[in-house]
Parts: sequence; C-alpha cells; structure tokens
Amino acid sequence: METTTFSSNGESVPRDEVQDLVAGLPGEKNWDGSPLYFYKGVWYPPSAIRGAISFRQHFIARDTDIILASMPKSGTTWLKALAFSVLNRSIYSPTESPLLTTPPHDLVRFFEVDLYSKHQLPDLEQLPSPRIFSSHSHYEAMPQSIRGSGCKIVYICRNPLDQLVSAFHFVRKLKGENVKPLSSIDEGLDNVCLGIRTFGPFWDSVLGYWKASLERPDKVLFLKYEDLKEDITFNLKKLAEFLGIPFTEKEEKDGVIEEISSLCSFDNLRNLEVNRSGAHPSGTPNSAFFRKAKVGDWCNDLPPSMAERFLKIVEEKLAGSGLSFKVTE
Ligand code: PAP
Repeated sequence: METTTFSSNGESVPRDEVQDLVAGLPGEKNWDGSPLYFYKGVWYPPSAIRGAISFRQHFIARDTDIILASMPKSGTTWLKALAFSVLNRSIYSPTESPLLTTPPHDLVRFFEVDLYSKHQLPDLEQLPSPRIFSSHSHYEAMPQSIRGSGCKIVYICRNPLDQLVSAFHFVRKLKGENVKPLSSIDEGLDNVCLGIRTFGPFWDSVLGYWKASLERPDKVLFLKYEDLKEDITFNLKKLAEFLGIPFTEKEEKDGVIEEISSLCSFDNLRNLEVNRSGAHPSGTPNSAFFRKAKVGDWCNDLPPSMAERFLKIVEEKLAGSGLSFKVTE
C-alpha cells in the first residue's frame, strides 16, 4: 500500500521517499569511523541526513526569515545568542532574556538535526515573522526557496584548525574518552584532507557563503569567529545593521551593545544553570557546546605536521578567493 503525505508546497510525496534516497546516496567514513552520506555536495552524519533532505525538499522561505548558517564548531551557539538578542532587544531586556533560562539551540532551532529530523513536515507556518532558524548545510545545498527569496543569511566561520579540534572534543564528549586522539587518526586524516567530514568539505561550505556574501551583500553576511573574539562591539553593530535594526545613538549611549555582548559571552552562557545541565533534543548535553572558546587552541591536539598538511590543502582550495584565516591568538 502506498502511503502519501503532503509537503508544505502542496506536492504529494511518497512517505518512504527519504529513506529510499538515503539508501542510494554515496557513503564514506568520518575520521572517527562513523558513517557519512553525500547529498547535494555535503557530507551529512546519520543524525542530519533525513532532516537535510526534507528541509531541502519542503522548506518555504519568507522574505523576512533569518537563517544562521555555519560549519559545526564555528561559533554557531554564540551567533544564535547574539542574533536572538539583537532581534528581540525591544521585547526583552538582558535581565529578562530567554537566554537565561533556555539554551541558544532551543531558541534558534536547526533545520537538519532538529526541526526536519523530528518531523518530515514540521509546521513552521504558525511561527510569527521574523522567523529565525539555523543550518549547517552549504549555500548551494539550501532550498531554492531560500536562495531565491529576500531572506537574510548570516554565516559564521572559524579557522579550520580550531574548527577541527573543537569537533574532535565534541565527539569525544559524546562518545567518551575511548575516541582515539587526533594525533593518531592517520587514515582519518586522509579523509579530512579530502573534505570528508561532518558537513564538509570545509572549503565548499566557506566558499559558497563567501561568494554569496560578495554577490548579495544585503542578503548574506559573512562573519569570522576570530573577528568576533577581537572586536565584539564592531561585529554586533555590523550584525544589527545587516538585520535592518541598527543600534540607535541612545541605545549605544545606554550601553545596550555591551549588555548584549556580556549576556552572550562564553563565560556567562557557559555558567548559566540551563547550559550546565540538560540536553538538546538530539540528545547532546547542553554543556557540550561550551569548552574553551580560544583562538589557536588547536596546537594542544594537532601535531604541527598534521596541521601543516591540512592547512596547506585549505589554503590551496581558497586560493584566489581573498578569504583567509587567523590561526593563532
Ligand atoms: P555547534 O555547531 O555544534 O552548535 P558551535 O557553537 O559552532 O557548535 O561551536 C562550539 C565552539 O564554540 C566551542 O569551541 P571550543 O571547542 O574551541 O571551545 C565552544 O567553546 C565555543 N563557544 C560556545 N559558546 C561561545 C560563546 N558564547 N563565545 C565564544 N565561543 C563560544
């Protein structure tokens, strides 16, 4: 018996379509041995592949939507807190912010590992505008309805060495100490160097959004984790302007920018009870999203020869793009 369901754009879709699609996708192994699926140019982990397919097939963007995009471990949690605070500053003062009682990932929800992984067709129509979501998919893998609409995308990237090391610690936190140290993942590093990583290739993710930000600067904002660490005030102003709600002179005088940056700072968020306990709906402990937050911490886990090899490949891939990264403090 064929079972059908209906997508939010009205098309009827066989119910097991996603499962069939996943079964036919090219597969590979991540550096830790876990499986990855290649879909629309992105290596998805099992927790995201179904959601990624449904998201791409069914999401209907509104011109007022805001999408926060990133490779994992690039500052997503931080960006969610900052963007939510900027957007809702007329509703909540920093002392009443929902961030004090709700993890950033529950306030700005992921398409792939949350909304579309729980339900093939989540009801997002009920949400008031402006809606704010997040995604780890590449620009080219986004639904056409996002790329072709007036919605705004804020992408955050991080230098590839800290991003890799942060991902390693995240996996270790989830799987336990028996995950092999990064220095011993010889075969895994071959795949890392081929871009076969969770939501990789790294260079395709960053280049897609980088080029889009140059072509459509009013619709795509490209931020770097290291720049935010260096000057959060400047970057918060940039974010607010991009979102069409610049800080007023009065807000600046009243210290609103400083209040938001303090509320969203690593130390403040990490120490909140809500982020020290409990878990994300995907099962990940909330505390796993907070570790050291340092630029250049990669040198504690990546031997120089491995770092050099990986960095050289990234630099070759980014050559001519004008995009570069700061890898030390
Ligand atoms: P995600 O993509 O799985 O949501 P994401 O938030 O992008 O993860 O990355 C987590 C990193 O951001 C961690 O880096 P580390 O492993 O090098 O320490 C985490 O510590 C850091 N981080 C989390 N919150 C903040 C924050 N408020 N300010 C700065 N860095 C942060």
